Amino acid sequence: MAFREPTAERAVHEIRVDEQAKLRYLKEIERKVLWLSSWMIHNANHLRSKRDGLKVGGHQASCASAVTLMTALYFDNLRPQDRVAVKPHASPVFHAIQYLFGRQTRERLERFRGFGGAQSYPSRTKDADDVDFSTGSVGLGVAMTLFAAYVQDYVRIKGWAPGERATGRMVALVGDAELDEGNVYEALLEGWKHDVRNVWWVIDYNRQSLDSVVEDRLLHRFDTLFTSMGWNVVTLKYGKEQLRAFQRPGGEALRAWIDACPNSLYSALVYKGAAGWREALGRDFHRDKAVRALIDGFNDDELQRLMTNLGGHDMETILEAFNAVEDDTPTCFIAYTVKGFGLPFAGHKDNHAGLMNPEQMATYRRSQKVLEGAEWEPFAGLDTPEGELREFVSSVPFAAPGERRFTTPPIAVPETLSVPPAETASTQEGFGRLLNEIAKRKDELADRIVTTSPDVTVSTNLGGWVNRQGIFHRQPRADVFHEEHVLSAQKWAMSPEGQHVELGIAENNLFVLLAAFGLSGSLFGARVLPIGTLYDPFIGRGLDALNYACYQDARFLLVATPSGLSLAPEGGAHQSVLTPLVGTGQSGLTSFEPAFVDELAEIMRWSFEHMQDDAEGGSVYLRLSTRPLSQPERELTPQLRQSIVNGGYWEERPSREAEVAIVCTGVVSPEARAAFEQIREDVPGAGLLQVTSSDRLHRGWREAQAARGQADRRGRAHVEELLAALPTNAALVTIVDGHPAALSWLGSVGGHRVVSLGVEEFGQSGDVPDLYRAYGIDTDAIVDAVARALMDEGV
Ligand SMILES: Cc1ncc(C[n+]2csc(CCOP(=O)(O)OP(=O)(O)O)c2C)c(N)n1
Ligand SMILES: [Mg+2]
Repeated sequence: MAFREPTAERAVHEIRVDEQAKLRYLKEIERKVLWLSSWMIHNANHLRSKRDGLKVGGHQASCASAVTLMTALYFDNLRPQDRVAVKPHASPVFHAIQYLFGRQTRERLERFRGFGGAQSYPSRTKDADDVDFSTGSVGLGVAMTLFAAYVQDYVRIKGWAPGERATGRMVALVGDAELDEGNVYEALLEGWKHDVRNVWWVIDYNRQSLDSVVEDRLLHRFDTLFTSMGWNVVTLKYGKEQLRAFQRPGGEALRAWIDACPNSLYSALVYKGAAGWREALGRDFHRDKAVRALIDGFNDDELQRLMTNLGGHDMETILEAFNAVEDDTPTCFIAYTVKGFGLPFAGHKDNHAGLMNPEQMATYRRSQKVLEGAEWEPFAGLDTPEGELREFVSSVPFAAPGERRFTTPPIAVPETLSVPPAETASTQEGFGRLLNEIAKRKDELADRIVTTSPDVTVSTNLGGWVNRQGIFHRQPRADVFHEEHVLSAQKWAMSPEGQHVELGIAENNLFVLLAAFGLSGSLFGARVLPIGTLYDPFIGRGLDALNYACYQDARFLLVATPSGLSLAPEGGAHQSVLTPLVGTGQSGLTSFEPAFVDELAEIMRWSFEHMQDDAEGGSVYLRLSTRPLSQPERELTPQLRQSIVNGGYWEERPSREAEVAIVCTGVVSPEARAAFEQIREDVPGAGLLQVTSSDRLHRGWREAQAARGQADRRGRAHVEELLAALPTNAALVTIVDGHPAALSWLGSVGGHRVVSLGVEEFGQSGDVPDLYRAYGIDTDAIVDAVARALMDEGV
């Protein structure tokens, strides 16, 4: 089944279904979505052949609690321009819904959690049925909707969004335990500061997490929290049946009992069913005839239905709540639900990963009037004729034809970028100056760059850019210091024209915002080129969010500075050791660590192209430094430019008889150069290799190896070409201000033995000479390493 082609007939076809009929259809669809999601998981676990002894898994209970809410969203409330982050464990619900819309194939559902099948957690890149936002790491999808709403505003205010497209609503279907993740509150605060609109968080308040039942009193905290951040809070606690029962004699007492019932007891009673309710209510109301009469008036099924008729499972209640929203104020719906609603393990605290066994599934199948063999039939066993349901499904707003993912033309990148040469400069300074040069161009590239930083704008050298381009805010705000004539190098006025987004100190927010900006072309039809700056060590703080951004194939430039021991006096807490390995290991991210500004210029130019290469490109991470280095006087030849972006070049080419080469990356280049000068007399013909990107060298090497295994038997990687200049018995001495493993792999390329220098421990305060000496990356250490390498010859 492919995506449905838009037809003129469908475009004009808009049946007005009266409310009662709509409710009936929605309840039927709800039933079917629950069935399909349960069956999908059952099929994957019980009916597919297994080869590896691993359980397949899937979350029938998590799905069940979200089914009513998601049915209401997709089959009534959502419009094509809206975007949704579905809580990770409701992935089967999402796929079942898309299947009913004809946007998902049966084959992929049959292969749920299998290779090439529907993904275990909704994936924007791996799923074929139009996932808006990936989810998986709880909390991040929630924040993503908020930042996506912000980006939508940004491009609309700039006038870049395609004209005919209405403003969308960014909706998260949130598991209640996701609200334990701190990043949710970091986002909430930032959203308040930036006056974010058009976000809905629909909380599937089943009061269960993975391990157990959650704290009762949390609800009031949530309510207060959201309200204080300017959100509307709508609590959907009781369903209509409960409300009707509350009207009857004894009803108010029953309501009070429900309100007072601890979450864990309520869950346990849901699991026990009618007998459990009767026992508990009988105990608590043995003197209250009215309540007893009320309860006794329900048979067992009715009683269980009544007690589980919570707001989040009552279609009418949900539709009313959703459709009552008329403005764009961020809104949080706290929808009471039952984990496992409608299934045998409903309410059990251990049901998170619980699966129905084959007998339970068979009973459930019969209750749904689904015949054996018809399990995948989209409308089997329902009471409404299939044609009527199909017509309804194709008439709902979300089914309207039209593009949901945009392609946008690339923004032109100049052939070269450069800044006037300086005698000494740090790469961080170079970055600031290069951005200024771009700003001066006043072209599309300058317009479409948006910078952002978590409270380290000035200290990461974005100051010049911000002075020129201004800070973005939907409402103009004056720079008070400027107005009061207090001298400051930094202009801090805000306006809709601004091109910098100032964030509070929260690296998670930086990465989720970069994820949203980096998908702006595809989500909102307006390409932007986001650049985020932060201190290199704090990549670790937001690493999961960075991974999240890359997983969705968002495109951005990450500029991390200062890095390594070289930020010297700042001390060990701020010195990054691990990040060169992150740069190599993180999928979707290409990392560079240049030493000189001219290298950086070429790398940035390449980065703007790479970020826009929709098929092959990705995001880029620049590991920069504040240490000033004297700059080479040179014109970059086209060949050298190419080598710089390919990952490295010989600063001093070795001779055919060379015994050793010094290999350095980034900021330790002067030490490598000084060591090279010291050894060149005793070790004639030695080489000096400048690595601009260990990541690019490594990737090129792996690709060439793979290609040789296939067609291109003679293709050689850039790193192979470089190292072919050395005889095999020569040694490499590698040096990096970071973990030595970042470069030590180079020995495997041509079989050269390696002595690798780098930092493996936490640093401390000091100046560069002291620190480089203490951690063994100064000139003497390199010279010693060369001596060791030469002595080891033949070992
Ligand atoms: C960052 C992260 N930590 C842990 C997990 C493992 N995990 C998956 S779901 C879950 C709790 C789910 O509870 P809730 O959000 O309430 O969802 P529901 O009850 O609807 O299943 C946990 C801890 C995860 N997916 N992501
Ligand atoms: Mg939960």
